[in-house]
Amino acid sequence: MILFYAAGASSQAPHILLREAGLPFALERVDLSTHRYAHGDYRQVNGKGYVPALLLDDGDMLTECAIILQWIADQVPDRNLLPREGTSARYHALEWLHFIATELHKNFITPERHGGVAANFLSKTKFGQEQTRIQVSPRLAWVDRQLEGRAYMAGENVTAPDAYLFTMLTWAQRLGIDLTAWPSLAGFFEKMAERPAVAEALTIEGPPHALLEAE
Ligand SMILES: N[C@@H](CCC(=O)N[C@@H](CS)C(=O)NCC(=O)O)C(=O)O
Repeated sequence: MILFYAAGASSQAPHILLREAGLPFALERVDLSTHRYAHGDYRQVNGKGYVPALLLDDGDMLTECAIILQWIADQVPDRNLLPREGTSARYHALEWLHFIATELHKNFITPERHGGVAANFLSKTKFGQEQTRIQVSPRLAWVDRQLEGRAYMAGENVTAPDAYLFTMLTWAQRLGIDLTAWPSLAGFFEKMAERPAVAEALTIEGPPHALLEAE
């Protein structure tokens, strides 16, 4: 199995979860500014051009972060990375994945293009970064209230939405959003950062694309 990723991008969430799951996998790094990877044009691998994409051992390809996270969790049911199918807890976990994908992830992603090329994922302009802060801050405040009294989103155990939320919080920090304004969210971030799976993923990926000012 191969995870196509870009440093610090949303692909970091499945990267973390694959490590939490203890599944064997290889990584292929993608340069989002050129859409190239080690073996050529990434768009030949994933016609959507974006990461993450997960190439399965049977040759099938999965895309869309929230779906890849579900697939990973379902490979290792004993690890409880998602609640059992058919339970209301499962639907609440899916509710979180959908919320993170549509209300956080999408609101962080900039529509900016520089010379016709996608600005990777976070805005590179002061204006764009301020717009992102305005969009995501109320949603982060809401997540903070939901996390009150909990170690992780589903309670005491780490689950798939935690990996996704953690990656979104690294983006918030890069845009200068002060997490200490939201104590539950800040505590969650610290707890996640201490997990070996998270530390390993961050170390291997290295620093994400620079937030250059294009003004
Ligand atoms: N709908 C996709 C969006 C993925 C996405 O936004 N990927 C960004 C990085 S976080 C990307 O690869 N952008 C480059 C591009 O669009 O060319 C998902 O949920 O997985």
